[in-house]
Amino acid sequence: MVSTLVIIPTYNERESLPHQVDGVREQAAEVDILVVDDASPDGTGEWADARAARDPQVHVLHRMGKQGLGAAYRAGFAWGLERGYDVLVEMDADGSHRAEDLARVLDAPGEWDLAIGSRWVPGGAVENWPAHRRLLSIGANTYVRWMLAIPVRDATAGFRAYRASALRGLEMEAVESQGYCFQVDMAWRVLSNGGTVVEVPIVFVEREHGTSKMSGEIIREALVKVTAWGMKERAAQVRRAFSRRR
Ligand SMILES: Nc1nc2c(ncn2[C@@H]2O[C@H](COP(=O)(O)OP(=O)(O)OP(=O)(O)O)[C@@H](O)[C@H]2O)c(=O)[nH]1
Ligand SMILES: [Mg+2]
Repeated sequence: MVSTLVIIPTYNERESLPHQVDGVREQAAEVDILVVDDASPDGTGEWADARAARDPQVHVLHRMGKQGLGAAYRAGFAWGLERGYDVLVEMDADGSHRAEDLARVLDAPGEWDLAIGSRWVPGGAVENWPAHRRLLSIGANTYVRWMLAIPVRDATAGFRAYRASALRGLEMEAVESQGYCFQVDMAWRVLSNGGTVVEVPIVFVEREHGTSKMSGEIIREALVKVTAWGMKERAAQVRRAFSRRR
């Protein structure tokens, strides 16, 4: 049987995390959960420890302080790969990623290395997002698709499953990106490595509790890096075209 680890990064999610953990345990009893907490001042880590003490399928990785989403996932992936899980899932704590969609992501059709729970494929949706958030996400994804020339509709999505073999093939230490950029970076690396990415529709629900960690800095990072990667890629294409001609 395939062993699956759902990694939930947390920073001040004391209100939301219990629902998320319960939801995953109810909807997918066979999967294990790893909470990666960055020393949340609101007691999220302590709650996770107490939960882990009474549920052998829940684990906690404590980190020294807030180091960003990318760093939390890199540590979570390393933890899961060391323990031999076959599939590693990324999932937010804030209720945006519904536990009832987990099975759909894990059962994504075909042979995949990365299955993305996508808001922007037919059947996908976003609940409770104002027009400007929709526009930002659709705009960012259109830019990424065009700039990096990748066939992914929702490359910034953070609800996704990786085949362990695909993660092992990547140089995880080289991934420096944090917020949305981390998601784009990882999808691009899987594709560049010859991996297969599929998207399945999910319903994304805006958080009801706690506060968003999204910031102007996270958007700026994604914009600057995606632009730089795209330009580098184009330059390489031009060089290849010229060297073929000679
Ligand atoms: N461990 C850790 N988790 C983080 C960090 N930043 C964000 N997270 C978690 O990552 C998940 C996504 O963060 P959110 O604040 O919901 O960001 P978002 O989903 O892009 O923004 P919203 O749509 O406004 O919710 C949540 O579970 C956060 O608690 C971090 O620096 N460290
Ligand atoms: Mg969120």
